[in-house]
Amino acid sequence: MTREGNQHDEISYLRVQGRYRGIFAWIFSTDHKRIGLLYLYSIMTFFLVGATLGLLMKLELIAPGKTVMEAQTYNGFFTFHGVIMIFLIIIPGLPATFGNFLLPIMIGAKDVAFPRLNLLSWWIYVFGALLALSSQFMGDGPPDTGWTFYAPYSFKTTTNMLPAVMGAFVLGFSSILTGLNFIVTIHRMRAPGMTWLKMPLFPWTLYGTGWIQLLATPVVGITLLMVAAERILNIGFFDPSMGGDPILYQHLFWIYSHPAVYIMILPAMGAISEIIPTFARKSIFGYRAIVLSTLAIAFVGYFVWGHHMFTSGMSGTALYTFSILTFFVAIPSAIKVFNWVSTMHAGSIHAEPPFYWAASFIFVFMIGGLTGLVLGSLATNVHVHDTQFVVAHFHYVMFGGVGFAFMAAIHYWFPKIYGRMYDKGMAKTGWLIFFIGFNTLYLPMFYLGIRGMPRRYFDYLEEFHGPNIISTIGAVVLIAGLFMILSNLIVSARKGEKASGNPWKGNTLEWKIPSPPPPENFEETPVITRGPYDFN
Ligand code: HEM
Ligand SMILES: [Cu+2]
Repeated sequence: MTREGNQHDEISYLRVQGRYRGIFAWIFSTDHKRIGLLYLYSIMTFFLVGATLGLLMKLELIAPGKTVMEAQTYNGFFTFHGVIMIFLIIIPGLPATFGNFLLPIMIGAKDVAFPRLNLLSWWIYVFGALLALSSQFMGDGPPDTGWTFYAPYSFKTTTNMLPAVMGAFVLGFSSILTGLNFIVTIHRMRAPGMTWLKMPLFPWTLYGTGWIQLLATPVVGITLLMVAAERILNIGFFDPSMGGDPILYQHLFWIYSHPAVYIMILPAMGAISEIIPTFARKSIFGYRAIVLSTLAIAFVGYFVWGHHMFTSGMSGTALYTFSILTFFVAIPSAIKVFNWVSTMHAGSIHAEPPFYWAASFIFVFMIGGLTGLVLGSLATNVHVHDTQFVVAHFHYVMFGGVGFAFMAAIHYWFPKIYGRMYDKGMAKTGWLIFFIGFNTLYLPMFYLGIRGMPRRYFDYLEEFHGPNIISTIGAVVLIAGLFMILSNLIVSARKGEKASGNPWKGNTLEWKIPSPPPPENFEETPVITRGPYDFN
């Protein structure tokens, strides 16, 4: 039994030095479970801001011409929507929330390797977020470059770029520290007997992600600093009239931002690999193949960034090379999809809310992945680049892929985190409304892109009117579903029915301890003798 006795209510989370109370017992806590929840609540708050901007943009696009906002406002909205969703939501995403809460428990440890550094990573996150947020309220108006901050416009525009660029720069450090912490934790703190090939798949994806956070993030860091230097000192890195090259900016930006999509999707895939065996009551199909696919995605993902620049005037050799490599990186992703489907095959499926999200993840991720191949093919890319087709594609992979996996994860680990269960009927209805809204919102955007509707314009030709009305209705339905899902979870966190330690009959270590987990996670360090998904 732990020193603090066995009371498992809210207070038992506090592995505080007994000198903090209230909010301070949170923001000064070095407990990995608390830090995971600090990230969860911060990310959900910023997500609501980002989603509101998304909905307002769709309301503007319900009809050609000015509807609810001016063109410059729309430019500011898509820029900040993208900055929030990428740097504040989806990059920290699953690693900072569920990774922090569950990684130590899933490998049989008391905490991450560097608990104070972990807390510092959240503080840096908050500081970076406030810096980015301040760009909306100072100087000559919100940044209007898009989240990609492309040169030369990013150092020519008079809008308030510097706090946004520096905010993204600072946030990079929070990501690097999280990756570093997880890599050392996995190398040094696995329980006795947990060899690498007995480690669950979610920690494996955090491991692959950690190396991308560590190696790729510094590249975007220096690139953002160069934009800031361009604005302040006018050095000419990206200015052709001063011997610079704006295409160099695109290469540097995407050398990070494409591997960054694997910081987003790998942990999502890890959560899905945890959930499907539990609800199919069957060992995961091809555990080793999934581990190898994770590492292959993390590695090959470094060499495909040029597929964002097929229309930038690069050489034929570069075009073919990046196109072929893009097809390569699709293979390990496909292997994972095959293995998830094979795990479900002949399983005894328990259709609980986490499984609904996991199964629909496969559906929307497939659409996102396959349209990624359309973008990876040179001929079709030239036609749909910078159109609504691209916007639909990345919403399917990022919002569909990572977003659905996030929902699957929160519905799966909610009873473990709070020791309470949510209303399952309401959860399923919320999922259905969200699922219908999501596809009604983004499917028409593929058609609009193929028909030539560009991205990042608040106006459009009359011929695009019909599909835009359908898409905007979808956005409203999606948001309604979102509120149903969130209100169910928020109310249940305090008032939900008490949950047992293992309501889903899961097999990994987090389901072997009480809910919520006690401060030290384990009374004694567990000794591992079998693989993580041995249901047989
Ligand atoms: C909540 C529902 C959401 C709605 C209604 C929505 C809608 C939109 C719209 C209308 C645009 C601008 C299209 C244009 O180019 O004119 C956009 C851009 C974008 N969205 Fe979303 N979105 C949502 C959620 C998300 C999520 C969850 C993510 C990622 C995690 C995301 C990432 C982005 C990015 C990166 C851009 C590009 C911004 C730019 O052009 O710089 N969105 N979204
Ligand atoms: Cu890419």
